[in-house]
This record gives sequence, structure tokens and C-alpha cells, in this order.
Amino acid sequence: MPTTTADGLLGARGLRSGIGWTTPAAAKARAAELVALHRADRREIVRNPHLDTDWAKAAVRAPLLLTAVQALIGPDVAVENTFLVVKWPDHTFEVPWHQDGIDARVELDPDRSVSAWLAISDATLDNGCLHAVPGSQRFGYLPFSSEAETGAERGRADEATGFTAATATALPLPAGSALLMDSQLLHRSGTNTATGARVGLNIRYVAPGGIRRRDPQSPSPDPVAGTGW
Ligand SMILES: O=C(O)CCC(=O)C(=O)O
Repeated sequence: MPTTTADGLLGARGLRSGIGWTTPAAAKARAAELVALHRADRREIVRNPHLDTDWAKAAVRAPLLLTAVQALIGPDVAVENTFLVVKWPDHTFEVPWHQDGIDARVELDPDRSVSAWLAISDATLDNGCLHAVPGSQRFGYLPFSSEAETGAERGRADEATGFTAATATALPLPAGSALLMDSQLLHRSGTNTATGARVGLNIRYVAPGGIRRRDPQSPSPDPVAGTGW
């Protein structure tokens, strides 16, 4: 097994659910719009929608979400990256085990960053909700490889490094609800085997000094709260 470290910002499980980022009705209306927008080309991934779409700009600033983030990492908060995933029915698409705080471009300080996953549609066991290994943040960052198939800039943690997926738990979430995760928490999502599309937004929040750039070309964080930027 990997060496373990402290529990981190979110305690022993490394995650917290039940944060309302909007109403269920508003989230479902947004999901319907996004599905209509992306249906023709069956687009699965939209990178950094918070930089150029009003709905995502508002979502990353949702008051209850931002308050919960500030309670963890302090008043000065920026968004380092967002990642919209649409899982279409009848299409194999899995996001492999990974930790949000590390990829080919950046490494986030787990004490000055946190990631959020927002259910825009309902996320269920059948349509590809997240699964996480509670407590896995204590392993620290694991060796990873780039996730080439999806074109995503996510890493892929390797079970050979010692974590066991057998201890994973499913995290179904209703539309309008959000989950906070330690930047080192291992998580994945499976294929949508239901009949409707599943839509979710991943957000990586950072405090000042929370980013170590591995690639100098990586974009600057986008401040959303506080004055320390
Ligand atoms: O939306 C998903 O299914 C997974 C997204 C995710 O884990 C991520 O963006 O880090």
C-alpha cells in the first residue's frame, strides 16, 4: 500500500456531499440546454466552460458552494480548471481512477485546493455517477499516466501503485447538488447505461500559492473571490 499522510482538509473520508449549488429545477433546465447544444456532435467534454459561458461563470460562483470552499481554503479563491462531462446513453465512456490535483500540467497543494463536482442532471448508479475511495487522499499523489483516450488532461492512477478499488463507494447525486473532494481523493465514473444523458461539471478551486506548474504554458487561475490575487 502507498504511504499514508494526514486526513487533509475534508477529514477522514476526504469528501463532503449535500451542497446545493442551485435548485434541482434550474440544474435540470441547464442540463436540457446543454444536451440540446451538444447532441448533434455528441460532444462529451468541454474544457474550461467557466471562461466563456455565463452559466458556468455563475456555477463556479454559486454562493453556497463558494462559501463551503472558502471555509476550507480561505477567502481568496480562484478556479484553476473546469471540465464539463456529458455522458451519452448507449456509449462506452469511463473516466478512469484519478486524483484531480495532479496532471501533466499542474500539481495542486492539497492544503490550498479543493475540487467540486456539480450534478447538472441527476447522477445515478446507472447513468455514470462518481465513485470514490474514501480516505484515499491519505496516499498522497500517486504515479499517474496521461489519459489519452478521452483527450482529457486528467491523469490515470494505477491500481498497481497500491490502492484498491474494492473499497470504493458510489456517489449518486441529485441535480443541483455538489460534492467537494480532497485534491488527492481517488475517483472515477463509469459508462452511462441508462436512457438519458448525464451532465456534470468538475471544478478545481485553488487559494493563492496553491498551484505548482509542471507546464509553464498552463493557463492562469481565474479569481472568483477575495482580494489576494
Ligand atoms: O464527470 C465525470 O464523470 C468525471 C469527472 C471527473 O472526475 C473529473 O473531471 O475529474
